[in-house]
Amino acid sequence: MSRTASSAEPRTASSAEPHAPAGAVPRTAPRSDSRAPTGAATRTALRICPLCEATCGLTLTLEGTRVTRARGDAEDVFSRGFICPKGAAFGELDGDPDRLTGPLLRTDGGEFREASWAEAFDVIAARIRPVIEEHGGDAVGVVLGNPNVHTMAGALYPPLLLAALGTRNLFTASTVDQMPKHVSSGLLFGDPFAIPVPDLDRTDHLLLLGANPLESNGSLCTAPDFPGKLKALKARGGTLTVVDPRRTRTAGLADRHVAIRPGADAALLAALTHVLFDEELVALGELAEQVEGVDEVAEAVAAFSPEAVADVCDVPAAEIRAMARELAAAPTAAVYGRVGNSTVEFGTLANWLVDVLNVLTGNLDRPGGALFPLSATSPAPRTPGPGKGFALGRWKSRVSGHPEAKGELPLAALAEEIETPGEGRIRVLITIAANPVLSAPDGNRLDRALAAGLDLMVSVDPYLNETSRHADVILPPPPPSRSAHFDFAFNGFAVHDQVRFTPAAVELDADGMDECEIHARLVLAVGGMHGADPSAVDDTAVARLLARAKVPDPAALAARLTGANGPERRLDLMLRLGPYDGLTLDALRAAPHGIDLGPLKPRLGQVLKTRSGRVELLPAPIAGDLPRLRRALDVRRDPNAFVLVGRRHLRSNNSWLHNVPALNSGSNRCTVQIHPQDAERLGVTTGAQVRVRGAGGAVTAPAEVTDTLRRGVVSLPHGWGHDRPGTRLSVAGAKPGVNVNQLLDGSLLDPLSGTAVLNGFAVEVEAVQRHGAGAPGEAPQEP
Ligand SMILES: Nc1nc2c(c(=O)[nH]1)N[C@H]1C(S)=C(S)[C@@H](COP(=O)(O)OP(=O)(O)OC[C@H]3O[C@@H](n4cnc5c(=O)[nH]c(N)nc54)[C@H](O)[C@@H]3O)O[C@H]1N2
Ligand SMILES: Nc1nc2c(c(=O)[nH]1)N[C@H]1C(S)=C(S)[C@@H](COP(=O)(O)OP(=O)(O)OC[C@H]3O[C@@H](n4cnc5c(=O)[nH]c(N)nc54)[C@H](O)[C@@H]3O)O[C@H]1N2
Ligand code: SF4
Ligand SMILES: [Mo]
Repeated sequence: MSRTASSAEPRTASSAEPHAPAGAVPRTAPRSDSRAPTGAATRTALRICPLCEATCGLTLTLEGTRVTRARGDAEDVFSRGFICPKGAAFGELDGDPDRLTGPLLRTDGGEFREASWAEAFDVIAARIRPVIEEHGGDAVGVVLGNPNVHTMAGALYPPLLLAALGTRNLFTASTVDQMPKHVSSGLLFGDPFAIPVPDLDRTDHLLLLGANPLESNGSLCTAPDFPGKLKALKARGGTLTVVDPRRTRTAGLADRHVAIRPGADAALLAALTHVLFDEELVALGELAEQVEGVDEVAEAVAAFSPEAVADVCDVPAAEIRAMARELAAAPTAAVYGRVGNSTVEFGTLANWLVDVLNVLTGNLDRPGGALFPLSATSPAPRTPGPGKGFALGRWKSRVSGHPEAKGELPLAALAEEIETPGEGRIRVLITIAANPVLSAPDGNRLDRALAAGLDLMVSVDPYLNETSRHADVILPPPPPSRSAHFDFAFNGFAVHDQVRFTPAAVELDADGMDECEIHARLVLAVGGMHGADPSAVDDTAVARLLARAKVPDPAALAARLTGANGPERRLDLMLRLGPYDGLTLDALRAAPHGIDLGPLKPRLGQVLKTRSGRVELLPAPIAGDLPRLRRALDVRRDPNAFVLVGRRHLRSNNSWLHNVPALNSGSNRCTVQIHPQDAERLGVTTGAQVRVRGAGGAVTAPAEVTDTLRRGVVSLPHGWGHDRPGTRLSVAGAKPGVNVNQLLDGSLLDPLSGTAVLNGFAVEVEAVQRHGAGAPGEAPQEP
């Protein structure tokens, strides 16, 4: 569907009807302000793209309040004009007629009706306070989804919400994503947010595992035009090794592609470490003084010779040795792993080994290696010395006893915390920018728990989707053109220090509420201050920050803060207290394309917060988990067995961009990729239906035969399965796909981080007889 057509016409009833909750939700007519031709003058505005971690600067063209075009901002100090198809579809996403424009309230009859903001917050305050007073804060669970790292509200308010609730029942997308990295960084460096980033612009050799930046545009490595940076690496004579069971587009750029057996990265990385010691290639250089535990690591990886792991990795020992030698010989090098290295059985071990290799080759904290960015809003750097260290498992989940990590419990354990009776049960759930029914294991179970197990559910979400359809109150944030933007999170993972702020491109609609205000009012409502001025929440945050920073004259500084509202004043304060002299919000406003703060610089001493004040290379929890990896080397495999891995597509973003026609056009992308020889053995061809079965259930989807996969591996993307009733997703609902996470039962976790194993788990695959009906309970098939 072309953009013009979709923005000019309301979507057809035929595609909307089956997914609209039988008359429950008043359908929004195309909004006159944003959809109809206004005849208003055309203007442009800048907006940092919130759709992935690359944070490209966009130039929006606006007609009245409608975004009619998005281009890359050529003058952006960081992205310099780069844009991808998602950024280009900003206008269509922004003006999606399925977006909710005001709060929805569930009636006694179980249906939704539109409500005023005041009514919505009245209901929340009235229903949540008695639960907290009777059962305590832990009776309220909070789920924070991925877009929280892409909004100012998501950065500024959730800590205040959690404090107001006093709950330990926090679940986020991190435990289906990068928690292993936080845990390994916490253990190695004493700070779970101290994540070294590959110096893409200067490195001579990149060893990339389980990441596909040509589709994802990068993660925990904020780099607009990641593809261009990889090409530049090669153009300057550098080399790229990609470890991935699939021959991805990223692997297509590589000098060496290692098609590892899924789940085996930790063993491979342990063997690379082994070779560094074995062949005397360890060279810490200037790091030597700052690292302890090197000899202990040598001993810990002694059993992981290339020969010992070759079978489990399905990588020849000679190739492993060659990889280690290349890594050691490169003038500078960086090892970098992402989702395929993280959401796996040995995720924390693999993430730990990534940085062990960076340390042992002397590449941690040096230009061209892996460095720690210094963001403009990070606290002023501390004086080097011992810190408090990092503790894991300070408390455990109630039902299964999962240890907390970074204050969070595994998202995979949310359903059981709602379902299982007893004191401490989650009775109220607040989801903010999260769609765990599709993003977490066993969505059907969670779906049932949300439907039947809660006294109250509140969702802050622009869509009525698979998760928010269970809410009693939905609080929709405005479209992104109506919000100011600042990357609190991603500046801390950027490959070049820089800072940018974009004010709202379009004024808030009369019936809209800024997401910061939504969050602030939620904090007040749960904290017994319902009805107070939301700026009170920001004032409290400012006062706390000033107290912590121990500034000589806090009142004077508070009075100097500029900003249109509370959140902007908080940003201004963080900039003023931050590590760069002279940075204020006014300075950012005066530099609309951003301020370049220079290439990454060595700063390990400022970063370390371990008790020893050094890098602790073999932390006890890691040593305790290594025998599990050692045992995995002896597991025998059935040559005909299948494991499943995921994949991402350039035009998608987890579960929530499938409703944008420009991003969900063309052929069905939710296919089961399978190797030609496996396909032949099963008697399937491209387009034939195959059934994939795992511990949590089965799904049926069309096969896509491709030799880009290893044999024995099938691949299905996540974020699909938009066929549940009662949503308002007319485009996604018409092309639902199937939910890959239904194959999981939620029991398979990386033990140290509580992260779900989403890659490299066992499945059964079979051809579906043409006229055979699917088994009951299966996801419906594609039309
Ligand atoms: N099998 C498998 N599963 C996976 C993954 C995988 O690779 N394989 N990847 C995992 C990863 S890395 C992640 S991060 C998670 C993501 O998991 P989630 O965060 O649960 O899922 P998303 O699909 O990102 O859902 C985001 C929600 O935020 C809403 N939203 C969008 N913009 C805004 C906004 O501005 N404000 C608010 N309040 N809401 C907004 C959307 O409507 C949607 O409901 O999924 C994980 N699940
Ligand atoms: N277009 C698009 N961009 C996105 C997103 C999206 O959904 N779509 N999501 C965003 C989010 S939330 C995140 S976290 C990032 C993720 O960013 P990436 O981590 O770069 O994304 P993936 O494409 O999931 O890459 C994971 C790769 O790991 C491979 N893999 C699977 N199992 C293994 C294994 O055992 N070992 C190894 N070595 N590789 C394995 C997969 O084949 C896949 O190619 O992307 C972000 N950007
Ligand atoms: S690469 Fe990411 S940040 Fe850049 S335009 Fe695309 S979605 Fe937006
Ligand atoms: Mo993610």
